[in-house]
Amino acid sequence: MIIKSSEFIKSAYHKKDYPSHDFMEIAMVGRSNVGKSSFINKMCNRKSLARVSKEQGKTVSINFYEVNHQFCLVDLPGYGYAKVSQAEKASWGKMMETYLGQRENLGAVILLLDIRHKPTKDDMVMFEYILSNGYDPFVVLTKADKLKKYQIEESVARVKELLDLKEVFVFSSKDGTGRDEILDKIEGLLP
Ligand SMILES: Nc1nc2c(ncn2[C@@H]2O[C@H](COP(=O)(O)OP(=O)(O)OP(=O)(O)O)[C@@H](O)[C@H]2O)c(=O)[nH]1
Ligand SMILES: [Mg+2]
Repeated sequence: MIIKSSEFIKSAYHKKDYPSHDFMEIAMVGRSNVGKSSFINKMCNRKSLARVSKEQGKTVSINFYEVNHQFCLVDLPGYGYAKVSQAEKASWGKMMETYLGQRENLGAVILLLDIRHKPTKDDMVMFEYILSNGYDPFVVLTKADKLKKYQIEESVARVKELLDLKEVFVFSSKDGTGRDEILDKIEGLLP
């Protein structure tokens, strides 16, 4: 699949603010700082379509990006960020639950994991939560540019075993590793 166009549609905190369209949505979930926004930028070949930051907790709302006038990539705020209050955690939980649990347009979920680290308890909980909502998440290991080839292979094997998966994608938003493969995967999911 070739990405010909991509545009930001809107940000939303509440269900009433989700865009009304018929596009299938594909959502990015993962820890804060794992590279969800960077993933969207690289997939769309855009430098700053989605906002990226070294600081955790950059994305705080649900952001919708229309791609090729055909489908929508959805950037979600990350979890596992220590410096947030209980109240913020609760509102994050509610926002995620409403989107992942109630959004009719949601057709697929991508779970992003940092290739350098063992999946955390939060990652496992999120994986199970996505499954329990009836989605079969596909896993993308980000920041592959930071590891050597043999380390990448070790990480892939570890994640496959831990999450009982046949397939995981290796990705780098820095050098584009995995982009074409993931685009093919996405294309196969579209109606
Ligand atoms: N080397 C390298 N750095 C990356 C990669 N992906 C993201 N980063 C860096 O990681 C940091 C976080 O990236 P973001 O895309 O903002 O992460 P996020 O998951 O959207 O974070 P939140 O919005 O806080 O949930 C930034 O400094 C990025 O430049 C990658 O593939 N390779
Ligand atoms: Mg982000």
